Amino acid sequence: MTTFITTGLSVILGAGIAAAGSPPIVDGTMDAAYGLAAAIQNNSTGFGDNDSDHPGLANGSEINGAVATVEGGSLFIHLGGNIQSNFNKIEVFIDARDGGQNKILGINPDVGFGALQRMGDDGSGNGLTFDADFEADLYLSIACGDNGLGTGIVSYVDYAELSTTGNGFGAYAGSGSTYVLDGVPIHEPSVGDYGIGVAINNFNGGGVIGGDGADCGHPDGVVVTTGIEIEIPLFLIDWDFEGLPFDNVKICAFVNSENHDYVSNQVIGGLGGSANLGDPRSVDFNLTDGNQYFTIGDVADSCIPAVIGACCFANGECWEGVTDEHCDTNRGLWIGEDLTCADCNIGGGNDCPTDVNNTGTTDVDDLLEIIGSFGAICP
Ligand SMILES: [Ca+2]
Ligand SMILES: [Ca+2]
Ligand SMILES: [Ca+2]
Ligand SMILES: [Ca+2]
Repeated sequence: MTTFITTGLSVILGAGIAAAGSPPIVDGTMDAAYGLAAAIQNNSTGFGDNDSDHPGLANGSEINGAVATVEGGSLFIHLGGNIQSNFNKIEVFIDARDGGQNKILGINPDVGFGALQRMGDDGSGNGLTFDADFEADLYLSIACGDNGLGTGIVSYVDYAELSTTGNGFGAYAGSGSTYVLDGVPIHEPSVGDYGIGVAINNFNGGGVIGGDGADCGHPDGVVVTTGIEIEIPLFLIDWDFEGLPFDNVKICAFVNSENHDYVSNQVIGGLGGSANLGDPRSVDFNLTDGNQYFTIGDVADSCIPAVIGACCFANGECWEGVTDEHCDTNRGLWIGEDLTCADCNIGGGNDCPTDVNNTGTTDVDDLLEIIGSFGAICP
């Protein structure tokens, strides 16, 4: 699969970068016109860590960062990362005008096979709820799957207005493709009736790793410049042609399952160390610290990497790259920063099983640890 590395980089360095001052080119690669990242991921992915370097076919999903700009009558959004080519969804919500839906209502247009019905209020008062100062006005859903030709993917886009009282307009908004032709990756943006363009570059194999802990991406501090790029004509949001200023545009994006019924832990802004969120009707971003959205013009704070090390279990199992807290929650013994499973010295294969706290000697602290946990049921 290394065939595509050189060609992938040529896209990053060449055609993908428009000169500063000109609108972004919708090809999946971040352009200079966006400026600095407005949000960066701080959570590992529970929807698979992509290890394919194909520009279209991907076996995992993550959103490593996000940035957006308004240029020449369109809103452009770049989401760094990748979306699995199994029709899992990138859900994008935009708050760019007064009013809208802080909680997704039960009376919205049926797009993407019941997307908003599955996420919205089912009549019991539930429904996906954004942070308090976010009232979504427009919804976009993006998915891709194998094109059946062995060369890449085909993508599908749906959109809907989220007017304050529901029952806005919504429709299928077109299809695009990403494939390899004669060894060269081609990223064709979607074409449809409403002028929305979405291009996907699934090349990324870096960014966050798999899991449900805090994670700043690997290598640390490297912005993922390939991913999902979106152009939305402003008139689709300014649906009464009022000449809205678009001077306060907020965007929430996350990865959801194929049927819009299981929200991942890939939300931007991040969740800071969380498992997948599950049923979208029960998701409430007010319950998570920080903003689960970003605003155009934001410059993201640096992600502070979590201190990770090896987590050893009495039964001989071991996990690497986890935090002390995550290890403790799972009843393991966290043995220190940057240590590996080779440093575990408890449980199966242990040459000193009575040294339960792994200090190298059996002493009263081992006894106290056992007494303190007496009666606890082990996993
Ligand atoms: Ca671009
Ligand atoms: Ca709004
Ligand atoms: Ca990754
Ligand atoms: Ca929040």
